[in-house]
Amino acid sequence: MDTIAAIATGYERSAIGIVRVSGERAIELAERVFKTKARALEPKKLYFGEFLNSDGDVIDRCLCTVSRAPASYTGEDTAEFQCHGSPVVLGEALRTLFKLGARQAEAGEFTKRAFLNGKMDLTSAEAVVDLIDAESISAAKEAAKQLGGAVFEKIDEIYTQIVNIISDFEVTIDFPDDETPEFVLEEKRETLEKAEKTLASLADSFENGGRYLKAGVPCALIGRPNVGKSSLLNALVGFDRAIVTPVAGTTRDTIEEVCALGGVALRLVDTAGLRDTEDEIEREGVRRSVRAAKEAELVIGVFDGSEAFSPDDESVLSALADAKRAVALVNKCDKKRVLELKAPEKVPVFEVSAKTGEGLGALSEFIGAEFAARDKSAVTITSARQFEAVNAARGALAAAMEGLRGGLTPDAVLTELEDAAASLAKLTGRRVTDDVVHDIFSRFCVGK
Ligand SMILES: Nc1nc2c(ncn2[C@@H]2O[C@H](COP(=O)(O)OP(=O)(O)OP(=O)(O)O)[C@@H](O)[C@H]2O)c(=O)[nH]1
Ligand SMILES: [Mg+2]
Repeated sequence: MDTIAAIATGYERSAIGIVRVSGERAIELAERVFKTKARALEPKKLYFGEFLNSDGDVIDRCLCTVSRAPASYTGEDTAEFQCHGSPVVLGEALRTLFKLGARQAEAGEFTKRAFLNGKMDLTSAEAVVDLIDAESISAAKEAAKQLGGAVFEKIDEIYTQIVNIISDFEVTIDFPDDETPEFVLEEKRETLEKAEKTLASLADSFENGGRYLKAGVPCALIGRPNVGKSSLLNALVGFDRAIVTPVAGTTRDTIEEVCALGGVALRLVDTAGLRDTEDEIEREGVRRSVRAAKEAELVIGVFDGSEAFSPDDESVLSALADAKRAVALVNKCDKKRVLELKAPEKVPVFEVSAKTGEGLGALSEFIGAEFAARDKSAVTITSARQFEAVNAARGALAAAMEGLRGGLTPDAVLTELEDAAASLAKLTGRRVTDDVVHDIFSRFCVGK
């Protein structure tokens, strides 16, 4: 492979900046640009020395380490320079390497090479970008698990089982009718059933939380005007995102912001206060609030604890009753409590104050308990791509088992098993098209 180079740490001024090089000439280039007391750069050692540009000028005093194929991230020879984090220095170092024949790495090209060289499967490669993009500690933990091969191991075990069954089955089919050995697939039914169950639980893990791990759980803050929805949004995200005023009807359009609560990423949507109004703009706002509540996985109903229950609070209660999951916040608990609230059963109620932050800790714990993975060792599917592949494999396995019970010819059962194996191979990247690979790695940053 040709030799690629990139700044791995971005173009911001920082304490340390890393330049990576990978490919056939990586170590040779490192030896040419890096002057150190050692006679040669040995793998996995950290050397202190000088980085020289093409005019022979010292542009940095930095550290360098090299790795030899295949014992490196990419599976190729690599060199890494830990420079001072000046964009000027890093840019000059990169230009020096380009002059010597390296070329700029594309987004994700280091990890793509790792995948193509068999250093990691496709689910682990996807986890790299998920880890970098993680907006909550739950998302990071799941990505780290997947990076360590958790999804791959589960899927690949099933893949191998199916492939073995296919080859046994092919032997059986090749026999003439009167000499067919014992029906092998019948014996394997248990294996297939177990595999189907595992795939079903992986698909469930996506439906029950995994799908929101990266994007955040969609949450709508709803309530009548002035109860403090925007103040709560600001308190939860930690900065003045939404306009707050004592005027009822301040928020008109929905406002969305991601925040991490209880280790879970929430996609919080602040909405216009629910009330009957003649104002055309506000009416559209209210329509959008209702829609946000319908689309939310969690509806957060907000009430003003310092005021008596009002007819406008009624529509909030019914939205909570209709929601998939809901919680009621009695806000302004820094003031004297006047409100009497009869929240629907199963809707937990928290007394909070957007002003002082009281009660937000309890809300955070509730969110953590509700949405973070309960079984820490369980594997969660977090991408739609993986979910589709798991479901396709599961469908094909179910059809194959159905076929075994009667119905299908052995050839048809075999086709279903092959389809299941193909879907799993697509998932882990054992058999995958260039388009899918391109699509996955284009989400990466340059230098990773
Ligand atoms: N004392 C006290 N005042 C609060 C609290 N939360 C909000 N407020 C005040 O209540 C008023 C309304 O707050 P907002 O956050 O704009 O209320 P809202 O629900 O977004 O209102 P609309 O956008 O009009 O629907 C402001 O004057 C806030 O300062 C709280 O916890 N305690
Ligand atoms: Mg508001």
